[in-house]
Amino acid sequence: MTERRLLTALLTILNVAPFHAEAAAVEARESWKASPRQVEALMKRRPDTNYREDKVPKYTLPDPLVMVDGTKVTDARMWKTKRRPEVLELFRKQVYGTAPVERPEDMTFKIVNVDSQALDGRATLKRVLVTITGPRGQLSTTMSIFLPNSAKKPVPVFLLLSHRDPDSTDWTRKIKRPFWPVEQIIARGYGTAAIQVTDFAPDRRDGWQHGVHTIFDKPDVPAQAWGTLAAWAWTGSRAMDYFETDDDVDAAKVAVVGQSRGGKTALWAGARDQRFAMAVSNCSGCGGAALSRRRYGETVKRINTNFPHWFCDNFSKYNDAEDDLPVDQHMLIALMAPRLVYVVSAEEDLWADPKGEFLSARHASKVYHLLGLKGLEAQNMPPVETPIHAGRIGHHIHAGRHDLIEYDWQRFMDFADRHFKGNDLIFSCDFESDDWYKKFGMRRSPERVEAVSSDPARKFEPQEGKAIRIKVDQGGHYGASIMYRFKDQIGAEPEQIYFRYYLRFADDWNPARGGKLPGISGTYNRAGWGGRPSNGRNGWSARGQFNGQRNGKTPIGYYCYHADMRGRYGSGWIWDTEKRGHLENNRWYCVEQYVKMNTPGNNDGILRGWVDGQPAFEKTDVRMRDVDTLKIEAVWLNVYLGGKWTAKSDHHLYIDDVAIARDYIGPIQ
Ligand code: GTR
Repeated sequence: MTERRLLTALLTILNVAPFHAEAAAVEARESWKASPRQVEALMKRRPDTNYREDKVPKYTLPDPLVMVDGTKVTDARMWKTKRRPEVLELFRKQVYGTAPVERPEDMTFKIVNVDSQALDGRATLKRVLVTITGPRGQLSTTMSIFLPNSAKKPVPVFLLLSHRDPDSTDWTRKIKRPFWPVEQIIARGYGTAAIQVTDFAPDRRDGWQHGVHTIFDKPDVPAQAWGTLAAWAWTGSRAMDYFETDDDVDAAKVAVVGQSRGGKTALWAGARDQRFAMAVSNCSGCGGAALSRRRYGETVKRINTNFPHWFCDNFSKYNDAEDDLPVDQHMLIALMAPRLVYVVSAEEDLWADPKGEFLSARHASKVYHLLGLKGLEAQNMPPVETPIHAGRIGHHIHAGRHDLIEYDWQRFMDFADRHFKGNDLIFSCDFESDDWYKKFGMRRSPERVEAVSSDPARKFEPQEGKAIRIKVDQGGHYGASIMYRFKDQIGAEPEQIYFRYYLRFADDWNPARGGKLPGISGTYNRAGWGGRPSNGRNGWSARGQFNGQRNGKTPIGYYCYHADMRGRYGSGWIWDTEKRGHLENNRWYCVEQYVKMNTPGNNDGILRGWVDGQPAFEKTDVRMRDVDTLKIEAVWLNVYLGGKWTAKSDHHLYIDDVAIARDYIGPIQ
């Protein structure tokens, strides 16, 4: 057991979810504040720049969930299909500029050097020559990739977009800088790559007359043509093109990292290219993570004056006119949703506005919430060196100045451990092994349940390998009742849990009325099922249910025994968001549930549901219990036709890829 697992197990036993423990730790100590002495000194040195919190003007941020025409964004689908593209286009046109091409047609990757014994045998080094050819010329750069020899391939990779001198990313490792601590990254089982973005676009005021600009741009540069940061972000996407061809790299788990101007770039790279699973903004400040409207430290006017080549020309329209921007930088972070983002500030880096960076991450969280996920949940800024990692937006403030240091890298890897390596997974079962039932603590394979890899008579097609087939006999009710009991398996019962399974109704599935599906429970064999009503002290359950079949579709939902129920039977709550809860036969669906127990006596228990990663249900006022001895006892893979009615014919369904976790799981990528 690793230290972190041990801690998590301990916290579970104490019934403190790690998220709450973390939040409590963050709120308990005093929030970070700019040192008054530093503020005074800076105000003297740069009287034209504001470093005082009380001089931050009043501002109203644009709402990431309101379209330009005023329409409210009410669900995940609308975010993805309407608002996200709109926000992306606003950033293209008004801030970073539009790249004239995406993946160039003429691009080659040549592995010029492989050293399988790099770092004293601990890593494999690959040097990849990336060459692009456009209508007006050719450019190339050589990317360095280190992959841990001990890790299972493919491995997740941290891609550093480096704008610093080549010594900062020395692939011979004679020069070692904290900016790219390859040895430490390899030691933790991650791969890492560095690409010199200035090879494709030099960091110069006349930069648009060089590099990729000369190759692809038309000579008359429009106001929304790409600036240097956009050209760098585009370079990152070319590295991603390569990763997709390398079997040793897990291209679905690539984090794009940058420091300062590189951090602005990493955020834009992640926003525009959804292949990046995570974007890391280290001290990115103005034009990166910091809110422009706060006009604290570096401002839009200042950055456009000092670095006119970084953004598109339109951005200078907002010099001293930040309130006219149709976006602010929280919306840049929101473009990462539901993927991972990490925002780092430095204690002394007031030029980059640490508070503005924190607020940006917080306001971006609204979009994560719409998707049923946590973003950055802390209310107040944390103290220095107090990372926040529970949600999908990570954050910390490092001690000292504006830089990318080893402390930062270690925290990125902590965050990736937590979110890349299985979402704090407690249990998973893909039913591939013949004794899968032992994983659930059963001695024999249950009746009517069979692991199958083919079943053509019922039009079965596997997800991958085997699944279990559950049968309900003609004239019967009963399909399966497989329990994963937390106390038996991990020694403690949680207060909240995510449960995912894949469900496929077979060709013969045509229930006349309702019945039960897998779900989450705490019946303690006393109450909360089968006409044994809950009274808040005896038991509860939130099983899945189906509700007959109409036009070939089976509505699914929750069937819940709770303390506010009336009569002997539970409440049926059908999932209905945009009909996502209506399932067809002969198709796999990813069904996910989340239960959070209420505080005893209060109506604040939560039930959520997703189908294929889309939020399909939410109820936040459930009272499952009045006593804290009732908890989440089990995940209950229950299949039952009825109630009272019995099956008119044989019915089958399939279940696969069950997972139980402390964090949101999501469909298999
Ligand atoms: C500064 C610039 C910042 C920041 C930094 C850097 O001069 O004002 O926006 O990006 O450079 O890249 O280190």
